[in-house]
Amino acid sequence: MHFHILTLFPEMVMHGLSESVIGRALERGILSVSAVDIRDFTLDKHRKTDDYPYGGGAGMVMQAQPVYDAWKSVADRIGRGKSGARVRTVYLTPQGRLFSQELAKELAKEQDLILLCGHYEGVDERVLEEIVTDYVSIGDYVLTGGELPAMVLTDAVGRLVPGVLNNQMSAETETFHGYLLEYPQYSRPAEWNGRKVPAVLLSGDRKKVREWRLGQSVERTGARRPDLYRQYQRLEACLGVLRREKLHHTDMTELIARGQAELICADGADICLYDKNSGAYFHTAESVPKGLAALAALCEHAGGRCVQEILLALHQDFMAEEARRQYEAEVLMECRQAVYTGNVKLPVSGLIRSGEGAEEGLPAIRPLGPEHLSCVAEHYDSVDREYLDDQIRREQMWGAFDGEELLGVAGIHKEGSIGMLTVFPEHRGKRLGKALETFVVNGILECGFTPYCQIEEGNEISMRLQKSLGLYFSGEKLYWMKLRLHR
Ligand code: 6GU
Repeated sequence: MHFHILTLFPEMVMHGLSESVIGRALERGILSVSAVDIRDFTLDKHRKTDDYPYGGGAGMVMQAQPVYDAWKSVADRIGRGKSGARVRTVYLTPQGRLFSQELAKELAKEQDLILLCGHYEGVDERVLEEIVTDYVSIGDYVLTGGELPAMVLTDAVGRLVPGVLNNQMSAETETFHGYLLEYPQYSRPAEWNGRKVPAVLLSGDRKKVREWRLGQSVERTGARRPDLYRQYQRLEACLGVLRREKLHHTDMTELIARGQAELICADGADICLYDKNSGAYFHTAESVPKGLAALAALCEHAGGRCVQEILLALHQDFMAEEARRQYEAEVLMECRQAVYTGNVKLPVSGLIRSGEGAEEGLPAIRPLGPEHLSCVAEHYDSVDREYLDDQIRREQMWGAFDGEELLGVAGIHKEGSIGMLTVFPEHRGKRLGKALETFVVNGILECGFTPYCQIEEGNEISMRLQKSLGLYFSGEKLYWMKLRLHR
């Protein structure tokens, strides 16, 4: 990913980002940062970039021309207009939208990002209208310029780019539920200044350690961030309700466990969640009136996000029927959830090549790269190319290989279910599907989550595969629906 930072203080930015994790990613070529000196683009003989504000008032205003020309030099170079879309251009300003982990995740998908650092009392409004796609602030306080905010944003976005951190999972799941603060950490010595490390951490009992850490996270969040704590408690209450029908609600409980869930509404056993990752809504209903109230609430939420088409997973037949009747919603897929309820990994011997040597004929399984996109896209008609590209770049797709030849693929959908399992026609009947799913199931278990998938009604081959791997099917159906907002 490439960051282009338009600034009057290029050295400040380059120095600030050349160390530690981001510095290493720059050296390894995973990220690049170029600071573009706006002053190089002034046409003024004194290299002046600011002037007095029209209408009077204190301070100086950065002029439009040098800012625009600096921006244009970058935009032309990275080939704006090739795709027709505007290059994402962020203006760092206290008047912007508050920067968040969510926005960091969204920006991390871009190939190029232009960051404009303001100074003095502001930048001429006309150039902002011309080039800026996002106005972003890093908090409710005033700094002297946009350089520190640009560095903050570059750090937060950069660390989410695959390969920048050693362990990609830790980039996305370091806060439990997405609403709890981290637990306290200790290192050697076991006693310092008369203070001992909590005994449980020295016990070697992993389960006890996990429980203790969770307890600490909960306590700490309650004490330091009551706002987050309330959200956490509400989601915990939902988990309690959803677990009464565990298999049927695994999609929803996993959204919460993986920290992707935003609670839209909860009223007894009627719960609606929004998945911050996929943008889809998940709803389980107790009765028609409550269910309809939840549908209205989610439509309002979607309206606020300015989307016209809503993707929705409904968990009851009667709600699928109501959504069809009252909202003209269309059923995309009728399926059943299959869940791996154990916590021991599936055996891989005889299925997957694990090292060198004596495993003749077994596939090696590894993450797909951008070079596989075209080949993979050819084999799907139900998933679009952009989605596949996204999932490959997030390292959520794997391939079974014989040397360099790709034989089949599997992945994890944005909301968390295992899917997109395909073995290419000429390689079927060699247990590659089983090998691929086994690999993905084990990877999800390693992250401490529950593997599950959604099998379309009538797909007997997949049903048999799930049963042979030991997954359990929910007795009730789930309906993926598309609903259009036109009010
Ligand atoms: Cl983005 N810029 C400035 N100048 N001050 C800020 C800020 C940005 N975010 C918080 N304070």
